[in-house]
Amino acid sequence: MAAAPEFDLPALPYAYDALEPFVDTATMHLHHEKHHAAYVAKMKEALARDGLAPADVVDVQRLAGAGAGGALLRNNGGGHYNHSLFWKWMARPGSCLSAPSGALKDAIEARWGALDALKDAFSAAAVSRFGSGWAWLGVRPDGSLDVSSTPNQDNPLMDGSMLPILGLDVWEHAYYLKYHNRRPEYVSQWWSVVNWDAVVAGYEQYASKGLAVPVTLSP
Ligand code: MN3
Repeated sequence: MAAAPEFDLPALPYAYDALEPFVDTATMHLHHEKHHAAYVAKMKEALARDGLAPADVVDVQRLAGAGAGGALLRNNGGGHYNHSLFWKWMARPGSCLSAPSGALKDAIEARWGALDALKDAFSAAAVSRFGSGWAWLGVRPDGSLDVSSTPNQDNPLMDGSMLPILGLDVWEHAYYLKYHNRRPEYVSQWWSVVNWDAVVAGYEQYASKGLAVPVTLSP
């Protein structure tokens, strides 16, 4: 491994207060500087401990999905991948598309009828995830869109079920300072900071290419 920058903690693509009032500044500091940084450190610990040399962070997910590195790699390699994308999937309100466009818009309407119906399905997955985990919008191997959720720091790359193009962290550390136990309110407010430019770019990278397409951390 692992001189590649993507194995390190990435800088946020915006200021810590950019997502106010929907995601608060104190949460962003703790989430990025403490939680994400810890996933990075422990991922590296797992790779070194077991002599693993993944080509990239996506390869880490494949290794973890196959059981390599045990729980230490699954939890922390997953945590690093998930958060690296999570920061990119959000943006300062008003700085990007406020709704999907182009081929993604068409695909959402073909699958769910309307954007609001997708939001309802995704939000239901986020709210009903028991304990800690993530909700996902992704591209299935056959090119179709779907919504799912995973526990802990798992993600849909680990079992090859989907290429994620949008994910929401529903761990309490992502919302408890501001929203306390009101996860549904956090999920509802979070739609205001979704970076649809990034989601569209991810879809256009993956659509109709299935899991054979090389997956990178960008866009
Ligand atoms: Mn988190």
